[in-house]
Amino acid sequence: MLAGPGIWALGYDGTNTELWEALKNKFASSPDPTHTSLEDFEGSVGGFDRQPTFSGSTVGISATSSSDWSANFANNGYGSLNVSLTDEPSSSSNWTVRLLSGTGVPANNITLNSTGYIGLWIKTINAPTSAQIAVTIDDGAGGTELSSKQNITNDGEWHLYQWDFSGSGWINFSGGNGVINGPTVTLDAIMLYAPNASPEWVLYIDDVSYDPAGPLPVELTTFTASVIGSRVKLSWQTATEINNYGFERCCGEIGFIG
Ligand SMILES: [Ca+2]
Ligand SMILES: [Ca+2]
Ligand SMILES: [Ca+2]
Repeated sequence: MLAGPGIWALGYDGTNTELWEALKNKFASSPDPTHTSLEDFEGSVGGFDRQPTFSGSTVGISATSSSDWSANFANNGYGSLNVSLTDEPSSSSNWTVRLLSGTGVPANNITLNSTGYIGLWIKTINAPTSAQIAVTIDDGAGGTELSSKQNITNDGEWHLYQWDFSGSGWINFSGGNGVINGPTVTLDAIMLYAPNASPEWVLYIDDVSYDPAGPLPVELTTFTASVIGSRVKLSWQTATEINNYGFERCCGEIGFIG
């Protein structure tokens, strides 16, 4: 039920974007029109154009750590952000990685209401023990607020991590008051945490999103390709959680000459 090998099993390499867009529009239309995509990593890193060591708040990782666009995996579409973190041997600090959005400048980022949910999807298979994620929000009322930290699920599937602007657990990061009190706010950064001397951590980030109306939809998707003679069959299935009442399922199939 969770993400399958996807169209990338066909060796999709970021070319033929018209074909891909047509397929995506047909098979992966959003079930939630109120949801705003902040970054979908379709073809570029978008606003996440700084390396993980760029921020002065980043500690514990080596300069060889990297953050680059990747077509290897995607929660949606064909691209994601590939982050690779390695320990800095000369530092005994636990890892705190501030992956800046818009270079950390509020005006570079999409303006959001101060209520709603912000979230993102992560896929990883080698998260260090105790690895965690949070976000920082530039508050229009002044200062930057840090969300609660969530533990990383380390099973190689895509998982949604999201935070309620009105929820508990926000604390002051810099000059803030521990409350998202607006009137409008912007995403400052994705924060990643791991213990000192952790082994290399490779993760993929996709669909950084905001929804003013409530929790982001949890979509379980498969999109698989199989070769039958000279034809390629694409099969898909989604299950979208609807307000905790259950899942709405749908599916489809298309075949064409390979
Ligand atoms: Ca994507
Ligand atoms: Ca170290
Ligand atoms: Ca505040």
